[in-house]
Amino acid sequence: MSKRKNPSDDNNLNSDFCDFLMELAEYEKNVSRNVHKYNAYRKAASVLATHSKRIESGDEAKKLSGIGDKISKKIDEFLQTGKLRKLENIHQDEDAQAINTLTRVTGVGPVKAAEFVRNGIKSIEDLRNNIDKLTHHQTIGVRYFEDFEKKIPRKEIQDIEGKLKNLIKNLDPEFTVTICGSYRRGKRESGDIDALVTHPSLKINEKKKKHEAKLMKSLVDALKGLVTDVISIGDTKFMYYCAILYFTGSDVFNKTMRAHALDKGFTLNEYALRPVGVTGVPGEPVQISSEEDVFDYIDYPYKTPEERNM
Ligand code: DTP
Repeated sequence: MSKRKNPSDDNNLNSDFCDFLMELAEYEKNVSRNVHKYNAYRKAASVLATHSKRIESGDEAKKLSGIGDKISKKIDEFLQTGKLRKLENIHQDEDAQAINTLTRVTGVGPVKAAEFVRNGIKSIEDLRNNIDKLTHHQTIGVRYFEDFEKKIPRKEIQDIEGKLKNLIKNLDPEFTVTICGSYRRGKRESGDIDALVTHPSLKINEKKKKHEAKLMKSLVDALKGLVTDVISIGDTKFMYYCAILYFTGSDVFNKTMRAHALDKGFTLNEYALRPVGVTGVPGEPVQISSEEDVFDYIDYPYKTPEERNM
């Protein structure tokens, strides 16, 4: 999953507001480690990004869902002065800037970044000079730092999708490959490529760890030539439709849908949709045979992947 999030697109009439909200979101996630504020800023940015009109005042913005008093005041301040005091202060804070920079490296989370900064490691160059202090994952992160920051054009993903499908079908025609994430939502470029690979012999609740590990290994072997480094090999097993729904996103869409599921008495994650009993304990997973099923169960209007860009 890619690290940099950007809801701005060509049709966004409120992109300047979105930019400062996203910067505030990053600050809350990386420096303050306040996930609620992070989510609130991202939600507001996402709502503004898809609003079909240029917002002209904080009061006008406040009518949109997800925009409260504080964000509406920031919009007014930005409209009146062209900047935000809060962001100006953050820009002056060298440690905050350093933490933000380090968290751009895959494998470096906010806690680790703060620890690096405390120990005087404050830039990508500092990380490169301290390779012995990095995990395997972080080493790959700094090695390809500039590459990972680039967006991948849709055409390039289509080429890789073709190659991936060929390689995998040759290994075993029963594998299915679906590229999810922003690509499935129809975006022209993506931060990364989220490939969901499934095989019918990996069934729900089957205790076939060894079989799974072997299949996974053969898959990674088959990808030699396409793959330059392996960060880690997990053994997560999940139900296909909940997984494809989750990995298609967007993350804001997922969060809204999950909150709706909870309202309707279900818990939804990348593995399953489960009813929540009166005791609050989730029950057995609901049988799902399409993405639409998930929407149906929780009484949520169906959205095509392209309509999930919020
Ligand atoms: P990008 O173009 O930046 O890669 P993306 O494909 O939507 O955009 P990711 O690759 O980071 O985003 O993640 C793939 C999907 O996984 C995402 O669309 C939704 C899901 N996801 C990731 N993080 C979260 C989260 N924190 N909450 C809910 N869903 C998430």
